[in-house]
Amino acid sequence: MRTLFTVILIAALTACQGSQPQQLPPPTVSEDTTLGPRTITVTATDSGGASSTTSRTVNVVNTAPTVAINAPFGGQQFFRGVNYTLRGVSYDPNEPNFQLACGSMRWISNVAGDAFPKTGCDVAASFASNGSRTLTLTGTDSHGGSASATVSVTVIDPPSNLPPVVNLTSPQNGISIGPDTVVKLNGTATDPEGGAVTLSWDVTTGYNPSMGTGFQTLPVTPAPNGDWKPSDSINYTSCEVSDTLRLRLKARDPQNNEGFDFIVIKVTRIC
Ligand SMILES: [Ca+2]
Ligand SMILES: [Ca+2]
Repeated sequence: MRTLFTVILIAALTACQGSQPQQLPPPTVSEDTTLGPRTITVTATDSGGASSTTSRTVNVVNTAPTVAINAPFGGQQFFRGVNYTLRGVSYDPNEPNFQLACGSMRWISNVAGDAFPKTGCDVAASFASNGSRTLTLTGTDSHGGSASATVSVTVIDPPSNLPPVVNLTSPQNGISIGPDTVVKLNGTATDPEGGAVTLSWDVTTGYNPSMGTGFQTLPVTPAPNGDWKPSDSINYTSCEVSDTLRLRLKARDPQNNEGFDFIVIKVTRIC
């Protein structure tokens, strides 16, 4: 909104200058976060005391946020009693960093016995009863505008020997990077039966977060210090790139039961 006011004031000042342009100091604009109409008036006074005034009326409106669920994907199966991470993202042009505060992201379940609501961009959740349920993420901006996204998941009986519980901790879900941007891959995995875990990573291109499907799944081999960049795994043949990736950390226990956690990131390059 600061940008909006600045543009309008400069336009008004320009209009006042008439046929004899003069250098005016930039207007002092204080940030006003309230909504609604207001009239902005600029008055120019010359050295002889003659003055001229012009006004514009503007209406400051709020843009509603958008929210999306990056994990789980639609139809994902959860084992009863096991911890999983739900991950949401938002976009709002009026908010700092163009996103909602994670404290304004609220998750609920349509199953009354589930341990909800939960607040956060990434939240841990486990489910105590079998069956399908719809999870809803609602994000609310600082003016009360809101948006929701939903995903349906199914909770099933856990196997007698559980897969490792995986927690991908870096990079942050939802980030936007270039194909050659180096990020740190990090995460943990613990087998509930105490077995040794074997970790591996992969990346899926053209990923659709609501379907859980993508174009191609490729191996990821981070450097010993965890460094990795998308172009290490993906051969982008054109200069322009606009891709959505699922980056997944998998862990196998000694019985070959596999658990996983994943994030979704955007890869963009404008040429
Ligand atoms: Ca907004
Ligand atoms: Ca196990």
